[in-house]
Amino acid sequence: MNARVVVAGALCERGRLLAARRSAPPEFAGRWELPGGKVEPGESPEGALVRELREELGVVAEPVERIPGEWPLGPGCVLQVWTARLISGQPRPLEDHDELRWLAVGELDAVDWLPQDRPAVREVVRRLPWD
Ligand code: 9L3
Ligand code: MG
Repeated sequence: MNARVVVAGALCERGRLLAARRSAPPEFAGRWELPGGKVEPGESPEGALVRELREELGVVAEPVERIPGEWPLGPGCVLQVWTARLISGQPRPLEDHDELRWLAVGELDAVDWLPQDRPAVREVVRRLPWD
């Protein structure tokens, strides 16, 4: 059986990475993540990412590149991450988040990431232009 895939987007602008603080469910509330969500049946991972970023942040964004690797999220679930480019709109916390922050590379350890997002963010940092 294939694992259920959760996709997340690494939006980077002017040397800063967008982090989102979850407001739900209660066990994740207050922890930070790369925004995204579950791939629905019949959807491509990239299509799911575009949909999730539109629903959660109110933006149109385009997947750019898959970050190599995937991170287990619990039984039968894995996290995959894409770098993504903002096409239009300013991200706002519309759904499942109560705060957004654009973090410079030196600030990435300042927020309490969900555990599975930490290794993913490390990979993102290795691959993005930070200046
Ligand atoms: N999750 C972990 N890191 C992330 C994302 C977007 C999601 N960057 C986990 C939290 C939930 C599950 O994946 O257990 C599904 O995410 P969502 O659909 O609730 O966003
Ligand atoms: Mg989500």
